[in-house]
Amino acid sequence: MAKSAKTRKSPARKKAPAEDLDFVLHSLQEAHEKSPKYDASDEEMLHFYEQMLLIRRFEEKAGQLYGLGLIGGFCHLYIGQEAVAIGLQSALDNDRDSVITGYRDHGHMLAYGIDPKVIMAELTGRQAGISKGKGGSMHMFSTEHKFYGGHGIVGAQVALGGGLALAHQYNEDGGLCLAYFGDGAANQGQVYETMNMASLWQLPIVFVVENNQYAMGTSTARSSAETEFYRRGTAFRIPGMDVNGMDVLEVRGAAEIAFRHVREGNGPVLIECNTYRYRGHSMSDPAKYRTREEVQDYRDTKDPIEGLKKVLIEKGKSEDELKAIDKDIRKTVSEAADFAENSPEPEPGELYTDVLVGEY
Ligand SMILES: Cc1ncc(C[n+]2csc(CCOP(=O)(O)OP(=O)(O)O)c2C)c(N)n1
Ligand SMILES: [Mg+2]
Repeated sequence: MAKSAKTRKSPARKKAPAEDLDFVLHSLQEAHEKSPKYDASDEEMLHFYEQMLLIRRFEEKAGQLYGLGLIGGFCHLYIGQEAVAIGLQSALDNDRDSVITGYRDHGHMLAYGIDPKVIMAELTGRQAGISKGKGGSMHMFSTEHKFYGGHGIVGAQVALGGGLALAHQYNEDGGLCLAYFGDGAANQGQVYETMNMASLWQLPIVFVVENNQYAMGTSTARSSAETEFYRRGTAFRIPGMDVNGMDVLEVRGAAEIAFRHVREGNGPVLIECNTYRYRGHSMSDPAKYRTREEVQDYRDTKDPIEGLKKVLIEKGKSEDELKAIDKDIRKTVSEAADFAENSPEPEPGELYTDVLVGEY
């Protein structure tokens, strides 16, 4: 039988003097500002580079396959935002922690190191896909990896993430839930209902706003009274962190601080990763709501992959070595596309599996 809220072992918020709570509200941001970048080893840095580049090349290929009609339905690309998923997910404990996100989810799946073939097969609706070809771009899922989607209803994943965090606490498994959502989703009511309960029950959850500056065609300035999203947890006494989401070392540095805080039983943290999507909202977006110059400026001056490339070169990697990595990744992605194209579609009988079918 489920435990009632009263008998749950976890403590309700520990009573502390107001000054202490105010200190906690700002202390994570202060710690982050003091030492914003993760001190990565050369090996880790190269790994982050390879993972971000894999997402970039994979997404470019997905865009092409969409153009060829091989991907049906919606398809939202993650190009520009690579540092967010890699910086955060590289800090997870994959044996315990869970992740949930919206529909812009290919990068989060690739960040687990899952074979790109399985993800491309899902995009193209093939049996070999991670959701047996029945989820497509927006509904990737892997219970094996504790990745709970892939959700098309804006903001809904946040409340579900609250549930995942409650399960971590209830089962005392030591895990935390990483719940991603967009700047647009941040204006949904259920986000704040979840924040309230998560803070009240001190649930192990890290809320992440991937602020890519737009919700479909609407800029944050046009949609949001408070565009500094990391402040949005303050009313619920959830500490916020303002993070440069175009710098993988900064994102990872913030993850270290936030995850430690949550794992120590202090309740939720809200991280805002400031980032940018280079492509339209989805493949059918002509992106008339912003200028070409704006996009170009991000590509030229803030690109997460180019930024890390510079650091790697300073550390002694040669252009040739990095080119060879790119070549290998392009090959992996091409093979994933070939695999997907040549894989069979699900059997019609699959229509009746993995769904709730009642008998009437
Ligand atoms: C409840 C709900 N309302 C509206 C939509 C339509 N919709 C799909 S994506 C989107 C914009 C969300 O933007 P954001 O949260 O910033 O995420 P991003 O696409 O930028 O990653 C909207 C309004 C939806 N899918 N669900
Ligand atoms: Mg957005």
